[in-house]
Amino acid sequence: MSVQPTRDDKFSFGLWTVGWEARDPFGEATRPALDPIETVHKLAELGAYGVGFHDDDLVPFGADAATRDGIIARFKKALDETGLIVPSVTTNLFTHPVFKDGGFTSNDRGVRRYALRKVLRQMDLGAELGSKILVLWGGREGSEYDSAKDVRAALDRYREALNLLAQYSEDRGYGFRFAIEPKPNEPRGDILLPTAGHAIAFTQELERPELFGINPEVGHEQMSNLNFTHGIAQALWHNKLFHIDLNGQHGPKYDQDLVFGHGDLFNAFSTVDLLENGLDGVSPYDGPRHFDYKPSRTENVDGAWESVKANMRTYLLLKERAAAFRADPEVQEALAAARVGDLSTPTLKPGESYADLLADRDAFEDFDVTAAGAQGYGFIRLHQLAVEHLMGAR
Ligand code: GLO
Ligand code: NI
Ligand code: NI
Ligand code: NI
Repeated sequence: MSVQPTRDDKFSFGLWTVGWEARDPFGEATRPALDPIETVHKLAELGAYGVGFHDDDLVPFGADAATRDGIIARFKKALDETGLIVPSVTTNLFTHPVFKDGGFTSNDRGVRRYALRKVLRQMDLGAELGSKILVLWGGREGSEYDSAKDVRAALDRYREALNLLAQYSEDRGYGFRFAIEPKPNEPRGDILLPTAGHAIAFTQELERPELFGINPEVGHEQMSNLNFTHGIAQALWHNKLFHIDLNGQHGPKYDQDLVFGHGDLFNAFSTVDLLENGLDGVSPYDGPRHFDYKPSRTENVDGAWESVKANMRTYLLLKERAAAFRADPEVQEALAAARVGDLSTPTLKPGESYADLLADRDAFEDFDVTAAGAQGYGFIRLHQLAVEHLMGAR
């Protein structure tokens, strides 16, 4: 297996990732801004197939119409020249002070209306560029003070906004699918729809739930001390994994946005194994493998480009390791011994009712709980094989 990225790997990057100037709450930028046009060329050269962007990543906030048109024309030309696509777009509803109390859920109605217009405009551009996924990260939708936000009203306004976006997309024939990106906190003290589970539940309350899924991010779930692989597995189970933000994080602390695999490497291994192999050798996800990370502030521009390569290379190495793991006869034997596959067998026998279950003495009266309680499941042996594959020891 090659660890040289190709278009078929479906790797995409946000302009805001490699292009991050590394300003943080305590310090100035440590790198210059990158020209989006050059970024497109460089990403294509390195083997990515896609690029995503917030409206303001491409066209500076407040630019006049002529400037905007000029930038978009240059950007399109770069896409044409390189063949890079724009699988997803998103809207910045968090940088400008106008959004300090949120966009769709600001207590100020004028701000909410402005936020809607900003997203509709980005949808027009996304549609023009062939994008079919709109990512919605509500970074400022939240609060620091419980007394200051009526959460139920905020969810009403969130729903109102998302229903309108879907209506617009359908009326215009854009065919967008919407991916809500959960995050527990940062920049707000508490953000609405904080985890994958909250966001999936919310999609069920929308007028067109089938158009709404989620864009879970590795680090965001791990900031909540949750298992990312479990989160995306549940999203897949609900048919809600519309997009993914891959990066690295070391547990509950500030949002680190490390390179994919540079945080919890074991969880990155199981994430790639799930995305590429499922449990049955069939990939359950065909969307972009999108990296949303930040090249650390310590890196210069060369280092930032190294980090782009590192994300893709780590992903492909994990894919290779996961394939080797699955192909290893000893792993197959350990999986069988651990009865991992047996969980796919329905608990009731075909056609069995609860009356039949009640009548089945083997299920209860004669069930040997002592023997069942004494058995070993062999999970440690199985996981050790995973560790050894991950370490390249097998
Ligand atoms: C911040 C988010 C952010 C979003 C982006 C796309 O923590 O991860 O980068 O992914 O705004 O909507
Ligand atoms: Ni993030
Ligand atoms: Ni993050
Ligand atoms: Ni993200």
